[in-house]
Amino acid sequence: MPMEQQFTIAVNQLGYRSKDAKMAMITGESAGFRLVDHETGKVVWEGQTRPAAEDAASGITVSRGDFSAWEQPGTYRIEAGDGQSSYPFVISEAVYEAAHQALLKAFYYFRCGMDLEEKHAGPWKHAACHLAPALVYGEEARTIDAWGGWHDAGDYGKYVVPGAKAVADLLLAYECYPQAFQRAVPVPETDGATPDVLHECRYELEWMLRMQDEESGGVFHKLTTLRFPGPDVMPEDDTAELYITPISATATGCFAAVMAMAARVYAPYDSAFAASCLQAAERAWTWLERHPEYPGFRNPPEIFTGEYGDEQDMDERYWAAAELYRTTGESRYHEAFGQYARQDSFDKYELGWADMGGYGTISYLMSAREQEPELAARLQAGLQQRAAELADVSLQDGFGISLRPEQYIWGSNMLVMNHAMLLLIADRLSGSKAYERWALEHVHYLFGANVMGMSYVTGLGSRPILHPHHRPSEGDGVEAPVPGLVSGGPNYGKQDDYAREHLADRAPAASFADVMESYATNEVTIYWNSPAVFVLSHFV
Ligand code: G3I
Ligand code: 9MR
Ligand code: ZN
Repeated sequence: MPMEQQFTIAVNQLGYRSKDAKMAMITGESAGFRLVDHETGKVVWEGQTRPAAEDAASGITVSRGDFSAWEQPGTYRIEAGDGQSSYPFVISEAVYEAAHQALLKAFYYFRCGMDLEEKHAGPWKHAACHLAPALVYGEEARTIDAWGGWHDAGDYGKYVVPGAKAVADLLLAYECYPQAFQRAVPVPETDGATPDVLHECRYELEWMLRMQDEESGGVFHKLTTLRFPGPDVMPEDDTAELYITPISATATGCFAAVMAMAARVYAPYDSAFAASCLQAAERAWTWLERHPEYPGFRNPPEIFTGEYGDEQDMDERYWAAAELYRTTGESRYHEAFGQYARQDSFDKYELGWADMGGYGTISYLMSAREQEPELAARLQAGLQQRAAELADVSLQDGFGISLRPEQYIWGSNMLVMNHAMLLLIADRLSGSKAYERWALEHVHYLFGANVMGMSYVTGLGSRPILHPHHRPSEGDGVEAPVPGLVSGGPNYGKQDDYAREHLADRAPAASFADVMESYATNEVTIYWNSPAVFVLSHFV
């Protein structure tokens, strides 16, 4: 059993909606379990656990207790054996609203280039940062004033590719679940007319527009200092020279895609902004056409910040073609999409920062434009098959999620939420509810039903992570970390010194430490938050 494990019965610490399936994950062999009213201490319901099973990913034996039958609102805990207990949790009609809001609010805290005022940021306020124009790496004296946007993560780099994934998830969430965004998460731009999630995304989109090369339409890969600043440096104190690195095909491809999406989503609210997004997308597409083959991005020799290297740019081009077709209806984009779709050298169902093909597939299948019937049928079948595979793995898994042991890699919580997103989208596109239940198991995992017994989101749940690798949380003098941040999660790769030293013999899903030093397990990023916003949008 992992040493840091602080529970013996894991539950979603946020709780369960009355009518949903509810499962307690009990460590070890266990016969019966009890549902206890947390206020009165009375046992309100008893059940038998399912036969205990060895869980390959977490390295423990898990007995599961199904208490779905109990629907009555209240605050409860689960008990088993003698002395085993879960954290208290609620059963209620509405459970995930505050978490949904906090996960979205996190993007405001990631903002670069403006004062985060107390009015919006509370104790996590700080002064404006990174306002100096950036030098274009490798050129004599050219600078670009690309202020704004979101910091990527616990570091202050700004990278186009992961930024595009984050915006895509949020815009998709808004397109699929507009009603989930009716409650305001006030941001400085709140005007009562435009949904706040669109204000938030626009802050990033406008930064991305500044990252497009005026001359060629290509998009610069990233904007960072040469090295990461110290682990507790506040953003406004990170004053080293900023550099913009060369254009990449991956950045240009996903830029074209996300700008085409924005052109569609913002059109009803601000047609001038929408038009400028479309024009930027078209210019990026022209660059892609002029550079059918382009070497993958590598950090220049003096730059040691995040690389987001990726040799395969066909998935980004495929996604760009899909969004441009969906937004404009022009047949040239449809043809290009079809051509990429016939290549089998890239994955068409992934939603990661490296493999973005899933966004292209989803866009094509959700589009109201005319489709090539055979192609649409093939993509739909592929998507449904992927969802079926994920549900299958979830069914076998001790904690009910779809990660195989070898998938607990750096940022495994992104895979957890990406898989849940794919399950929900598969349901949506087939008009069924076959996978919703499995998607919800992934939410339960994120908020505590995991072998660590921790909520992987700051500020949410009874035992949330407290020490994320996040420079502002370390440097701001406030005891609590910035709230609403999704940690990367277990990573069996042991890719930092802390993990190598302390987690060496841990099972994959237990390869996690809630310490600032472990950036390979406990950093936070915009693109680990964004799929979680999508998924919770379904359940609010
Ligand atoms: O794809 C392979 C997979 O095939 C293989 O089985 C597995 C085994 O380790 O590795 C997979 O690759 C991993 C890759 O992420 C997958 O996305 C690499 O090992 C792993 O090193 C790589 O980690 C990335 C990390 O940067 C290091 O480059 C993370 O995805 C990425 O999220 C992270 O991003 C950093 C930025 O560079 C800087 N800002 C913070 C951010 C989060 O830590
Ligand atoms: O703090 C950095 C974190 O934000 C990055 O995601 C991570 C991976 O590139 O690197 C961290 O910086 C570490 C560096 O790579 C190696 N020396 C220790 C740094 C942590 O303070
Ligand atoms: Zn900044």
